[in-house]
Amino acid sequence: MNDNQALQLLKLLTDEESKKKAKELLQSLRSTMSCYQCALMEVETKFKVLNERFSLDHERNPIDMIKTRIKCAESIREKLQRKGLPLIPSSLEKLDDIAGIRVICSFVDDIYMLSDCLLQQDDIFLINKKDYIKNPKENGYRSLHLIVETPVFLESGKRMMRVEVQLRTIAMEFWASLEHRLRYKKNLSDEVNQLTLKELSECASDAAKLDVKMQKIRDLIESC
Ligand code: 0O2
Repeated sequence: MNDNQALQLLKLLTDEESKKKAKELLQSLRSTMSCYQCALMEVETKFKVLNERFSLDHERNPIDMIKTRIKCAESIREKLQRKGLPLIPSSLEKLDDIAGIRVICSFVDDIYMLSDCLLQQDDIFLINKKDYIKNPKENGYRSLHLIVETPVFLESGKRMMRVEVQLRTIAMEFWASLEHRLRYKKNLSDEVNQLTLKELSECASDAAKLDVKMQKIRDLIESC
């Protein structure tokens, strides 16, 4: 075998080896993403059960809508880069919001009731909590954020998975989804930034006032 043949063989072997490694990596990534999907299904079911049970005693549902999402590859890459983490599979464990569930509630007190009920469950472990309702962000953003860990039971055993839960009212969702489309993470000029920040913050506090009013109306009706 001459040098050229040896080189060709080595290239072939290396290619095969890297093909095998790439295949294994892809399989492991697919499996991890499927675990996130399963964890989302588990947490979504918990909220659906709470919604159903609440209606027995109160003749109304506290949940208006549930949205779930798995963070897209581009968003994951962008977040890893922003956090200065290497683009390798083990970095995924450092992100808490690959699986996200948004629970849109009728009233502010439903948010806290649902959050307490979820956190009381013995297969839900609270990792982090950010209360942007009691402490809104400067731009007016309001929501209750929970990072929870829950087991997913697989054919090969149990795997603990993290899920980000965002609870907000219909009014908070209205504000956040429009703000997200208009300016969240956009590079606006300083002038436009300041102006829209003030306007949006006012809209957010109007929405918060609306939430308080609606809750008072509900209390009045329920007390009759
Ligand atoms: P997407 O598209 O919803 O997935 P970081 O995620 O690192 O920027 P941190 O501290 O990890 O910040 O998360 P934090 O503050 O708990 O917020 C995470 C998520 O809350 C965001 O996810 C948004 O969904 C939502 N959020 C937070 N602040 C705002 C805001 O000012 N406006 C709106 N509309 N949404 C907000 P992502 O991954 O940024 O985006």
